[in-house]
Formats: sequence, structure tokens, C-alpha cells
Amino acid sequence: MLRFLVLISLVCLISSEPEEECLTFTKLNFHNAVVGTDLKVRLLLYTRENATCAKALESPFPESFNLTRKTTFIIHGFRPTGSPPVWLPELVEGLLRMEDMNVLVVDWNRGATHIIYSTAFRHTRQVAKILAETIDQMLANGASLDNIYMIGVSLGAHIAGFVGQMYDGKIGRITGLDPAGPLFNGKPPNERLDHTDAQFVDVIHSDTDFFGFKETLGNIDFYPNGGLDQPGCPQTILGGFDYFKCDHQRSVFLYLSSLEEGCDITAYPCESYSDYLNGKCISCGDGQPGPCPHLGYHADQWKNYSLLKDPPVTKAFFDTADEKPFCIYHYFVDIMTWNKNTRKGYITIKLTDQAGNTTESKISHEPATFQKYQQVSLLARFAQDVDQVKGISLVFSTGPVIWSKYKLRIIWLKLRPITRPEKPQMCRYDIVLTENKETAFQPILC
Ligand SMILES: [Ca+2]
Ligand SMILES: [Ca+2]
Repeated sequence: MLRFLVLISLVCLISSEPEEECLTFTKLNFHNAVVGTDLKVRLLLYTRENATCAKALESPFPESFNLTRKTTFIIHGFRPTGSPPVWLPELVEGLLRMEDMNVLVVDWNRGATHIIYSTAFRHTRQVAKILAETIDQMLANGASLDNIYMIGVSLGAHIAGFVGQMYDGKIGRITGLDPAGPLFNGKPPNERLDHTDAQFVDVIHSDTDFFGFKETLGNIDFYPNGGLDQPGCPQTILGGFDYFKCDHQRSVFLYLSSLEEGCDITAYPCESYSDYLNGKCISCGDGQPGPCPHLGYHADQWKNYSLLKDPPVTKAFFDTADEKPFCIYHYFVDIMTWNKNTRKGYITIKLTDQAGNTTESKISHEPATFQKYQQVSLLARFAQDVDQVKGISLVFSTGPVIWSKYKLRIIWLKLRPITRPEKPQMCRYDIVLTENKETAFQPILC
């Protein structure tokens, strides 16, 4: 009996398929970064059929590489510690969930891993040339440039730009996630990513004062929270390594949230962040009503609007929450007052739903000026939304004082949902606010 069992196991062992090997991203360490690495580029192919187990993309191409599908390249940046990017698996998985496509992870960890940034920088043109060789082969096998999408992070964004340039800007789309600033700031368009490098170029700037590029680079440039620093990121060196990379990396996490359901980040075309904060840019479409651009994967839905402009360049601003999923909800608060004297100050607003859930607005606008019979529109931004507004409470303040010296007499107030315009507008008439005292009331449908 025992012999029989051994025989059966042996037969099974011989007839079973050899286990498929998955290709993984090159793992290096800080020692490699100190010694430095020579450039080596590997392409890891993921499809819905092998969403978690990459195949090497080598010539001749494997059968699973279906060139009638879209192909998305993911190109990372400088790797000062040699570790694989933490966001990589989530990005691959999210893209494959959105669309039946080929995802090609461009692993140039050997070449990007170095403690000296300028060494990694010097490899960028070479990486672009190697990618162009692959794209040439793809084209020879029936692929179309329209179907090529490149997502480049930091240095990777400029690599995508170099590739796009080689095809005269005919590749479908490039997304730059906080494109690298050092050694690129101030450079002419042919030495960096720019809006002529693809049919559509969208860019997220999340660390313009440190690792990121300062000026606009794409057809649409998104500046979350103004683009310099991100909420929830360490403000001091006590935050450790995160202090250096958190703002920069936020661009990737914002993009990732666009691959999730339930929280579309809306951005507002505007000349400056302060104009956005002061509520000057909430209607999209440059005079004509149009949709507002959405950050991330669906940014290309705004392509035709951005290309109407001359030059085809738009800056878009928005605030985010300090953690996943980052989206916030915008409302306009229109107020008409009838005080005899002009009042300057701030309004804080709280919304309550039937169940008693409350959300409070973030206010960082300049003090508003309330003049008799003149409408003031304030932009209120909430980290959470409530489904049905049952209660509103307002506080009027004139500055860092605690007294209740002034009153603000409101003839009417209107709450207009901007992020979710399908929600009803709520109104209230005849309210008197006493400085620094909370006034709560029930609104009615307008
Ligand atoms: Ca360029
Ligand atoms: Ca910063």
C-alpha cells in the first residue's frame, strides 16, 4: 500500500505543471544606495489575467500582451533607499480594476537607487530610450500611440515626457505625479515634461517648495492645498523620513483615491490658490457653464475643455482632507446683510443632519466685507458631508477677540452645494448673528 502511495505521489509530481514564477520589482537596500547602482531597466507586465503575478515583458512579446488594449506604463522616480515603491501594488490593482488594460511597471530601481539624486537624474534619458525601443516594437506589432498612457512619478514624469517627445507628442496621455523639480526647474520644455509631450498631459503638484516642480507643465495642472504642503504631513524633522517625502508622495495617494469608488476629487480652474480660497473660481468653464475637472484617472474627461484654451494650459486648485480618501465637499454660502455700517469678519458654519451628525467648515478666506444690501458669497469646505441638511449654525467673528460687540443682520442666506449640485439649496431669512455666539436654526428649501 505504502509503495502504491509513493508511486501515485511521484506520478503527480512528474505530471504537475512547473509552478509559474512571478517577476517582482527589484528589491535593493540602503547599502546599494551608498555604493550606487548601474542602470538596468526591467518591464513587469500585469493584466487582468495575471493581476498579482507579473510576467517579464521581453521580445518576443508573450501572448497575454494584447496590443489592442490600452497599455499603461508606470514609471517611478528617485529611490534613495532602494526599497520598492509602497504604492505600486495598489496602483497596478486599481488601474486593472478601472479598465481591461496592460499595465507595464517600469522597474529601473537599478539606476534610480543612489544617495546622490543627480546620478539618478542622469539616467532618465537612457530609461526613455529603452522604453522607446519597446514602444517601437509594440507599434510594429499593431499597437497604436493613442492607446499608450504613461504615469510618471517625480523623475518618472520627466522620463514620460522624454518618451512622448520622441513620438512628437502623439502618445495618448501622460500623467505627471509631482514631477521632480530639482535640476528641472527653469529648464526649457525639451528638457522636461511639458504639455506638447502627449495628446493630453495632466499633472498633480503636491510639493512645489521641495521635491516638486514649481511651474505648470501640462494641459491641466492640479495644485492640491495650493501645492506646497499637504495636510496630515509632518511639519518638522521630528516626523522622520516622512517629513521629506510625505508632501511629494501625496500626489500618488491622491491619484490612487481616484481609482476608488465614492470620492471624486473636484478641482477648480483658477489663477491662484488665494482666489480659490476666496471663492472666486467655483464656476467652471471660463464664463460658460461646464463641468469642473476631476483629479486623477478621469482627468482626461476634461481634455476637450483644456484644449480649447490658447495656450492649452489650465491651473486648477482644491483643498483636501488630511487622510484617505482626501475629498472634501464645497458649498457656497450666499449672504445678504442690512447693517447700517460695513462689517468685516469671518463666518464659521456647521451643518447637522436628521441623525445629529455634524460637520464643520474649514474657513481660511480673507475677512469678508458685509455691506448693506450687497451679496457676499463665501466658500465653505467640509471634510465630511451630511446627506440632508436639517440644521445650520453660524458664528460670526471679527478677529481673535472674545467679546460680543457687533451684530450681523442677515436678510437672507442661501446654502448652495457645489460638489454635489444635485442636492437641494437651503435658505433662511431674517437672522441676527451676535459676534462670537453660535446661532442655530432650521433652514427651508429655497
Ligand atoms: Ca518635453
Ligand atoms: Ca512641501
